[in-house]
Amino acid sequence: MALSAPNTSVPDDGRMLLRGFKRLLVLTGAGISAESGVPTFRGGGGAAVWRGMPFESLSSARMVQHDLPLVWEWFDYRRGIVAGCEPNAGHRAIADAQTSMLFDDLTLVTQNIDGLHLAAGSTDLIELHGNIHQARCLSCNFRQGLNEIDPTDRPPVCSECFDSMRPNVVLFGETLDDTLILSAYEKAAICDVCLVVGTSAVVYPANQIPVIAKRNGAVLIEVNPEETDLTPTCDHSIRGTACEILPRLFSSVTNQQHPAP
Ligand code: BJW
Ligand code: ZN
Repeated sequence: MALSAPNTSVPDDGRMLLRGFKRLLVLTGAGISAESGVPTFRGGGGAAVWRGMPFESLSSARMVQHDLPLVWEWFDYRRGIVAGCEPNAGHRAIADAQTSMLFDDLTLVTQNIDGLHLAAGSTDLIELHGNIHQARCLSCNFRQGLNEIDPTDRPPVCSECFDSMRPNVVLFGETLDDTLILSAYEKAAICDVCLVVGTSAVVYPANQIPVIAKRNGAVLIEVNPEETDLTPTCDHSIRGTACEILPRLFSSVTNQQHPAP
């Protein structure tokens, strides 16, 4: 594990960085699920492409209007990948920290739609960009789990108003649920440490969460194998993967709260 940080007084492996804090906000992105087998969107010098189309075009409000069946094919394909994936040590380290109440407040905000934080047992979770396992009505917003919908029923028909349904995810050019983003901003404003894991931090408005935290005095820690747009703002940038780093970061807090006899 390598640590590059503007503050040279920190320990050189990042192990003790979470000790002593009370209110933690964790923001995750696609990178936390990479070691579970879910592809990221960007990184490694390229961006996700499917059938020759860039994901920015497939995952867009415009595509829902112009070709809803194609949007369903794209998300059914992605759901097929996610179905074969399990939460990893990074997801579990966060969930364990929540259930063992290591902090007075541990809010988890994710940009991911894969449901792996829930599968790991996370409780206090804000899914900013929706959930790939749900459909939502284009007209009345009725939501339904895709496990209750015939997979050949594409686009699914809303059982409340009979209009078509779409995947319950937030696409480019769409606004996020006000309640969710405001709640994330509020938690960012009061946290004393903000841990940002596996996100390139280029997508607005989620990328404002660490900015708000830092502006309000929180210590900002990033876990990512690569440098990101957020790196210059971070107090500590830990170069490593979620599975390598998160269990170690949280275990130091466990040791602090429950010292070995
Ligand atoms: C590891 C690892 C390991 C690898 N361990 N780490 C110009 C300027 C500013 C803003 C805009 C602009 N033009 C348009 C906008 C707005 C737009 C936006 O931000 N665009 C930018 C790309 C420029 N935003 C929106 O449209 C949002 N809505 C909005 O702004 O409403 C107001 C508005 C309305 C109308 C017009 C304009 C504004 C909505 C954004 C919704 C994003 N939705 C998506 C798709 C969801 C559905 C789907 O899955 O298809 O969400 S986009 C995609 O990016 C997805 C992700 O949640 C999101 C963030 O990606 P993330 O998580 O950061 O992943 P990556 O792949 O980018 O990064 C992975 C990282 O992991 C890398 O850093 C790796 O190094 C690292 N990693 N392995 C740890 N093992
Ligand atoms: Zn409806």
